[in-house]
Amino acid sequence: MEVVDAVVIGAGFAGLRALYRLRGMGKKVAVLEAGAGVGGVWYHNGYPGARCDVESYDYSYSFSPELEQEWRWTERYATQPEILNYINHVADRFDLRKDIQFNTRMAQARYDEQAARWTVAAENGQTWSSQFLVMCVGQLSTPKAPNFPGQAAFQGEVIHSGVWPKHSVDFVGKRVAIIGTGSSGMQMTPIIAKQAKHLTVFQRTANFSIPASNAPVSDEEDRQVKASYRTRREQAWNSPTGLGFKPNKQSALDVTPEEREKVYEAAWSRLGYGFALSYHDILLSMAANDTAADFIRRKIGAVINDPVVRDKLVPKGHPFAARRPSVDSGYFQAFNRDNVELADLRESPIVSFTPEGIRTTIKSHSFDTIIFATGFDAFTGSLLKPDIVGRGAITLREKWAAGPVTQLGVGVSDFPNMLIVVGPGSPSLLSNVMVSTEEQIDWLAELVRHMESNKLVEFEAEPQAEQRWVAHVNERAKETLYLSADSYYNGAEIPGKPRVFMPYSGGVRGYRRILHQCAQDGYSGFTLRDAPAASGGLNRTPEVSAA
Ligand code: N01
Repeated sequence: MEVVDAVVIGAGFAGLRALYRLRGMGKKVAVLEAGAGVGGVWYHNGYPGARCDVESYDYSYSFSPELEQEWRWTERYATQPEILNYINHVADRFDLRKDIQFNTRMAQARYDEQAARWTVAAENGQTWSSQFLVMCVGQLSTPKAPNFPGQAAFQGEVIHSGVWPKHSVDFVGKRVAIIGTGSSGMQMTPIIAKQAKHLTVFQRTANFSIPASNAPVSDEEDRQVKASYRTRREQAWNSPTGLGFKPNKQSALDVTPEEREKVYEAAWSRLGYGFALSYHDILLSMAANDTAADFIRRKIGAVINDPVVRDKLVPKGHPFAARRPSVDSGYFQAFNRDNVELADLRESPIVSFTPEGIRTTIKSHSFDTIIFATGFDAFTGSLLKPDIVGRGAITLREKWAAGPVTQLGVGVSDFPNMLIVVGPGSPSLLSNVMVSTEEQIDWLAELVRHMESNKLVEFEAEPQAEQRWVAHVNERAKETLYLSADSYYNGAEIPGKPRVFMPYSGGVRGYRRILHQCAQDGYSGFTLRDAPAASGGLNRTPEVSAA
């Protein structure tokens, strides 16, 4: 068994950042990564058209000014291969690979209450003893496996967008199906449409989307960003979403329709995902939201030629941005092509898969390739996959049977010395996740430093604090329109999953203040101990103040 200070699970953006930070503090770290390379979701989601919907310069690490200056992004929204190149560059530049064990999937972690240490076991039988367990497993990393009748009978190729094959997939001359019209389905549609002989997109819910307005980054733009990178970072850290710009303080309802139209028009052609910040109340008031949703419906409708297809593709039935909207590059226009067909699953659901393809209530389709762009078991999927066994042999699955419960999104009572990065209870997917990731890792590193300086061996979330935080997360969500739509924010993506709202909607800046206040108050809501609680000594020291 290898003895380390921290086992980090996952070598995506969060895992690498945790490794870099903890190693810099002199800690011995082992990173376990199930994939064969670094990158996490960016390693696995290699489907055509995969691209970030946060601007490249903002979707990058802020911890190294040298790294910021030397890396040259080529497009406003980076493609998956470029992001993968970036994270590989980071791994090499900071010599991170030597502490990462690839092709190693965590199977179990068991907390030893007497020793205040985790024993972590991989599927290959290897084990580690570690003081800290840092879960950097991502929120959208367990692909949702669809289960249609007769699925196994299909004789063509089946691919999931979230585990895209590493070999090149050729669609030329093929009959292709895409099931799912979230960001993944919407991004791949226009690209595959240009290659395939015929493409059928199976849509259950029409999704809102804003044009990416992607463009190459000129040398002058690159120079300007690099000359003012600190200011740009400060703006991101202090903005509600981590995207760097503040919402318009006006209400969408306090301006004339003409003024609103101008603001929406400008946002449409430039802001991408940030369109939702055009007015401060778009996600707070249904009437305000309706103005944005109506504008977007008109815009989408205007680029679709066929009135029947248009009616099906224009989103309705949920407020704009209450489910995650997409940022697309020609998705709706793809349906004007002769080789692209829309199959509306609300009107005619899938009856079964067949050896040749898919049979709906109105038609039998034949395909060479079927792509599941059906999403993920969000937020909790990858946290609940391994056996994580805490105090008194309770498992995380049991603890979260009614939905995830955390103190500030980072700690869980009965699971001492376990830290979760950008998981449920934190802004995670409601923010520029890069900003949230770095914020949380810096915070947890300071907690580790504080424990070391004060000779503390165990920290643990307090159950009452956890209950208060969950109540607060719910209160903040109730102020918004998020609860008025079925989405992966609230567990609707998996039948039978607890229906609780998981991310923290109080904003990046608000959350940052809460984390800092917690540390300043001696890690309020956490119990810090200088001997394991179970060792008989108790030695609880909640009053210890932060160093
Ligand atoms: O997954 P999704 P995704 N039968 O869950 C449909 C991030 N991301 O992979 O809406 C038929 O959004 C489902 O239908 P419905 C981003 O945060 C970012 O596209 O449940 N259809 C939906 O249309 C994004 O939000 C980028 O009715 C079924 C789709 O499949 C998140 O990842 C790029 C079905 C799933 O959509 C997930 O995106 C890509 C069934 N049984 C992804 N089950 C960036 O740009 C599901 N669907 C950074």
